[in-house]
Amino acid sequence: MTRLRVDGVPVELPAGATLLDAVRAVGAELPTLCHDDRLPPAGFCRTCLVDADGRTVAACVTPATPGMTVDTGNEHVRELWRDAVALIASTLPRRALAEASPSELAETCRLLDIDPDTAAASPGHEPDDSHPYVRLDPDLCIACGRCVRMCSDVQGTFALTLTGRGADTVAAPGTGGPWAESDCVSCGGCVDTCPTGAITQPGPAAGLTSRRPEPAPVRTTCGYCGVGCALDVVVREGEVAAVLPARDGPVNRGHACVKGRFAHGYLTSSERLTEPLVRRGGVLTRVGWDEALGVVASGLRAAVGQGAPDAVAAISSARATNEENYLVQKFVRTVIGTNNVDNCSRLCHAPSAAGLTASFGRAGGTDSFDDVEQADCLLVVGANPVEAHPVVGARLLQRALDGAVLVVADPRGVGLARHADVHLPNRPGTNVALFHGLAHVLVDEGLTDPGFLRDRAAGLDELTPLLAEYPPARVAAITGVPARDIVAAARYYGRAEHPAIVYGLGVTEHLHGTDGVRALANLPILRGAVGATGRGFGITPLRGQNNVQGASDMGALPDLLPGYGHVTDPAARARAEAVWGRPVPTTPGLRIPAMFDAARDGRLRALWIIGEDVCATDPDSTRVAEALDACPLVVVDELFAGETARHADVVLPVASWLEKDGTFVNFDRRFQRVRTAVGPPGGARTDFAVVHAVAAAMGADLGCRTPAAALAECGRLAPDFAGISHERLDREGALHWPCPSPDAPGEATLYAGTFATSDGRAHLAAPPYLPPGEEPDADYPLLLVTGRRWAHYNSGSMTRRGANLGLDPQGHLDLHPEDAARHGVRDGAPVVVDSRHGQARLTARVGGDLAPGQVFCAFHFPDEHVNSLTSGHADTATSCPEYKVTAVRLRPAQE
Ligand SMILES: Nc1nc2c(c(=O)[nH]1)N[C@H]1C(S)=C(S)[C@@H](COP(=O)(O)OP(=O)(O)OC[C@H]3O[C@@H](n4cnc5c(=O)[nH]c(N)nc54)[C@H](O)[C@@H]3O)O[C@H]1N2
Ligand SMILES: Nc1nc2c(c(=O)[nH]1)N[C@H]1C(S)=C(S)[C@@H](COP(=O)(O)OP(=O)(O)OC[C@H]3O[C@@H](n4cnc5c(=O)[nH]c(N)nc54)[C@H](O)[C@@H]3O)O[C@H]1N2
Ligand code: SF4
Ligand code: SF4
Ligand code: FES
Ligand SMILES: [Mo]
Repeated sequence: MTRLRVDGVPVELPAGATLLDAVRAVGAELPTLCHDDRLPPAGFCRTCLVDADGRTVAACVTPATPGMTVDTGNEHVRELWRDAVALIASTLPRRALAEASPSELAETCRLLDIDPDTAAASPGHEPDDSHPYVRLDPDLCIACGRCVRMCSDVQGTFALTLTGRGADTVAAPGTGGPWAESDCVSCGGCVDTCPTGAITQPGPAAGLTSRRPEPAPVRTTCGYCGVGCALDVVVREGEVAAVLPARDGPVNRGHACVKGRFAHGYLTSSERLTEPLVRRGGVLTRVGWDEALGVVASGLRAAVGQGAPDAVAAISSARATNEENYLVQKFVRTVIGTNNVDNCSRLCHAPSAAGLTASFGRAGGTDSFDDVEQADCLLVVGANPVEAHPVVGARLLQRALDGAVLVVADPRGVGLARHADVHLPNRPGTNVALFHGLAHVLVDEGLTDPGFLRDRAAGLDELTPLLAEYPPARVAAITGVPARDIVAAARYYGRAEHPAIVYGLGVTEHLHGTDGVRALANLPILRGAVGATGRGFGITPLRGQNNVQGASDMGALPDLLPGYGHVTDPAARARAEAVWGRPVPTTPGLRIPAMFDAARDGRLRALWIIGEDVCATDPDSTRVAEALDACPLVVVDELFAGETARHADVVLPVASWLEKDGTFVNFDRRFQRVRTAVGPPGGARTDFAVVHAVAAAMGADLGCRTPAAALAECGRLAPDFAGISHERLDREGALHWPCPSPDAPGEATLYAGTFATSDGRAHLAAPPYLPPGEEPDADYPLLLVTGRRWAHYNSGSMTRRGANLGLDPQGHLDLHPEDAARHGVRDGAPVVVDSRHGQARLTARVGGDLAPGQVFCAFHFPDEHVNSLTSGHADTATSCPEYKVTAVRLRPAQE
């Protein structure tokens, strides 16, 4: 602790604090034009001057030392501020200090009584209006460097630079041309830090930053990906004016990405559904809510009457809140009387839930991201966080730039792989062999932790002989990764003091996805780098959707109740029955793919799909559409009439994340609040209200009238969430589960002392490597990998309706130059891709850092039919589709 005095007031500060921290600790303010708390101090602008023991110093870069006396109040210091700030302002045109300007500079000048006419320079540069979300007005630039440093030191994109000389130095895209053609990924970091208005968001948000948003914003949690960024929504005249990154956001710490920050144009799209639709004479027709609810209720009753409760199923939404998911599964189990409820975790991280539960006892990641970020070796496997979890990707990149070793296992050389110390581009579908190869080296070179293996693990005796079959040379032959790189990666992981693993769908979306998770989980067990040993940070899946962790936590799963009690476990059922006052069905229900099978063969007679565009995003989509067409009642809760709605009998218009109240659980098990910023359009209702209304139409009362009451009820039957409530989250911000009581802090790092398995040990697994479901052959010679792009989100229903579409207007097929030449395909030309299951039309992009024989595309444009290509192969343990491996062929389209 450092003790010093500021303006006569004693302060105590932690080691490493600066004089700026000291000044702020007493509540005083300084001009700090080149400083942002999110950045390391730079000391460029010389406006933050204070008297320290009689010397004039820049507070932001001067360490606080014991016994110092700091003075900010005297007229001499104020005069220095005025001079420094006025000198900076004098280089700008008059409008920089316009009366209404909300900029930090204009506000500072007002506070210091600097005459607005001080800014009198004549304009000299053209503004850059090329980008939808970022406008550059170089005449207002003071060359403080904050934007450049946000882009490099926080975002890691390095898109900006300072150009020009002397007083004419201004910020500009590093590529020299217009902003829209630069490397910018629209995170908004530069917009949020710019103190003068030189970089702003065009439109009603102009000049708004997270420093002091006006009017007071609504704090919520992002409804796109699972990172769980805390966002501040500024609402003006009933509409969202801006979405700003919350500086005190526990995960994002004042950062965000193009989706959470900017992609809210969908809210006011003219295509938003505002009234219920019911199919009449083959046509979806607008009706009132009472009529639509009547059709749903009578259809559900008929399905139960003709086929018993198991003829009904629901797909709940990982986009929706915990409370909505809780209510959906409660409705399905207690009003219909079946366990046929599932969510898109099935398509995504079901293998993680199954694999991590088998290895360690619980379905989530083992550690908090805050811990992962302390690691000295990052093993990033089958994940592209730079595009799919940008705020996590940015933090991982900064960690690597700060010196942590980075090992990336991904067939493609994109994203973090570009910065890796070792990149392992294994052939898609060969993970199990690769992970056993790494484990082989750990064992072979004595890089395991014998004490941990003896005291806290099980399964070594079965694993050891299996690993003997995976020497680097053999693994190299299977995976295509050079043996020396396998050895190098294993040594890095094996020798690090705090190795961490984060992984994504490149591990799970395979025929043997659960085996992949288990083989990967062997590594931290062998190293003793899991279980709060202080020697590492375990293994964390980068769960995808904003609330896919929560949808599963809430029991929107066919075999698990809220809090992961199994439906076949009498004790778990009894806990739920005591709260619900209704029997819980005893047999596990249908998983999503089995729901479609049952519909096709006539066993499923009603399917309620809440926020999942199954005809666009589930695999082998032609067969999915057949299933929906065969099902007598298909009800869809949606924001937009997408592919699935076209096959629906009833479409119910619902609210999105900015329009409702509740909670989400992010990828590292944090509950955070979601709050209503604006009302839903027209007659749209929340999924929460819709589930209540359907239950009421069937003569049932689900109780828990408010989202807060629903979460409280869930806590009564799920001990892991018993300590979490809206009221507590409103006070504390975020809480990790497990959190068993209102005074428990929430467990960020799991398994101190014991694992949650039946014997308290971490379980090594010994699955053999088995080949993927499809392999390229003479007819279909290319291996298609599907995944994500930064500007769009899944079905694209929200990101295609707004300016993100301009950033990435169509789907591309990335391919190697050799394959382009072999198949007669030119860069930018339309191509037809065929698989054994269907056909897609995309635009060729030669590049993308793939091996010859492999091609890559995303699935964000349903019109292009990418998911008609993907097969029905699915993880043998959990039915997660094999989206990452499809054999395809390619030809140029007729132009
Ligand atoms: N911008 C954007 N962000 C998103 C989404 C989005 O649609 N757009 N969707 C969200 C959702 S739902 C999810 S689940 C997450 C997904 O996030 P990620 O898991 O990061 O996403 P993907 O791009 O599907 O796949 C990750 C990587 O796996 C690699 N891969 C494929 N096969 C293999 C293999 O056999 N072995 C290895 N080691 N790697 C392989 C691919 O090359 C790809 O780079 O993203 C979320 N965030
Ligand atoms: N080829 C290929 N296909 C894939 C994948 C892949 O890697 N490759 N990944 C798979 C993965 S991991 C996932 S998670 C799925 C995602 O697939 P989906 O879940 O289908 O995709 P989303 O676009 O996220 O959302 C589905 C729908 O929910 C609606 N929606 C948004 N918010 C709400 C809400 O609050 N309530 C309701 N009722 N609706 C809402 C949106 O308009 C959208 O139409 O895609 C899978 N499909
Ligand atoms: S928006 Fe983000 S990526 Fe783009 S220039 Fe600004 S800081 Fe860099
Ligand atoms: S990183 Fe994920 S949670 Fe954060 S703003 Fe982007 S989409 Fe939202
Ligand atoms: S804020 Fe301290 S020198 Fe600029
Ligand atoms: Mo996902």
